[in-house]
Amino acid sequence: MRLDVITIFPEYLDPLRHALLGKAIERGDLSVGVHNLRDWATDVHQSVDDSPFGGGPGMVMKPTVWGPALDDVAAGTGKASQSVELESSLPHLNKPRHDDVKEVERTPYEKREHRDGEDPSLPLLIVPTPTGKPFSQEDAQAWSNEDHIVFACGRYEGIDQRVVDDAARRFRVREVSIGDYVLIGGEVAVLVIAEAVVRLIPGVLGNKRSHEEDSFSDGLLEGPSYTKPRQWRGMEVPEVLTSGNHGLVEKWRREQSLKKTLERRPELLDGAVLDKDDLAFLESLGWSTR
Ligand code: 6GU
Repeated sequence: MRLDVITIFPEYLDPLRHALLGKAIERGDLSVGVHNLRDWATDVHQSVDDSPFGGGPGMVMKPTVWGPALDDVAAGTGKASQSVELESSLPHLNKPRHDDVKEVERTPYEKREHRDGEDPSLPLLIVPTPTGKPFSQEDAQAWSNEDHIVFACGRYEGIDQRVVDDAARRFRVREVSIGDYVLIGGEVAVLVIAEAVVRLIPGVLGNKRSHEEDSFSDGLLEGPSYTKPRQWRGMEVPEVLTSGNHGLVEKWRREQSLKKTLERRPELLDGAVLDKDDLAFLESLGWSTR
């Protein structure tokens, strides 16, 4: 997978070189280009923003800078071919870790996002904005199959809307939000989205089966987990987990997952696939379907 990020704070994207993503870069599963938007500025001050038409506070990012930047990054031409290629921070490819998955079964998520009227061969352009559609695990799964994702980081009060409208000719454009709060710019959102997507590329973090137990993958939150020692600061690991009875362990985990979801995110239960044992358990906790 190829990621390109356009930003006025290239150093903000440095975390993409570390840990899991750095490892994906080393393995050749991922390459990341970071582009400084100011490279496409045309005036002596390299300005990228201007005051909004219609008045009001803040500044709006200029279409005359963003347009050529997106053109170049889409095509890998001009200034886009001279920008920083992230290198892994950790040369640890030759040192396998104890939790590396052997003989990884490289089964990708089948899903690939398709919208009517869109050319599926176009790269994906993700524009992080608090006014976007909420980013979800389902998006992460679909986007883990992409060949090329470009991220456009806006700052200030946003990017001139015509940039996004025009970009739809060369990209499949998605405006997304990572939650109901306001960040200064899209950079941190890009880190969030890139990490969620890249960990689902087959072979980057275990295999597809190891993701199937993630929170949200079955519409529920994951329950608690435990490791050695069996007793710690006067607290015991739940007995069922050391019983060796896999059936009972599975039942317990399912119930813990249902219980946590009911306590913290009851609205998720409406969209989850629940069998009659699940429903009986939830009802025993006082849950009622409306
Ligand atoms: Cl994706 N971008 C910005 N700038 N702020 C946000 C956001 C994204 N999601 C929530 N707040």
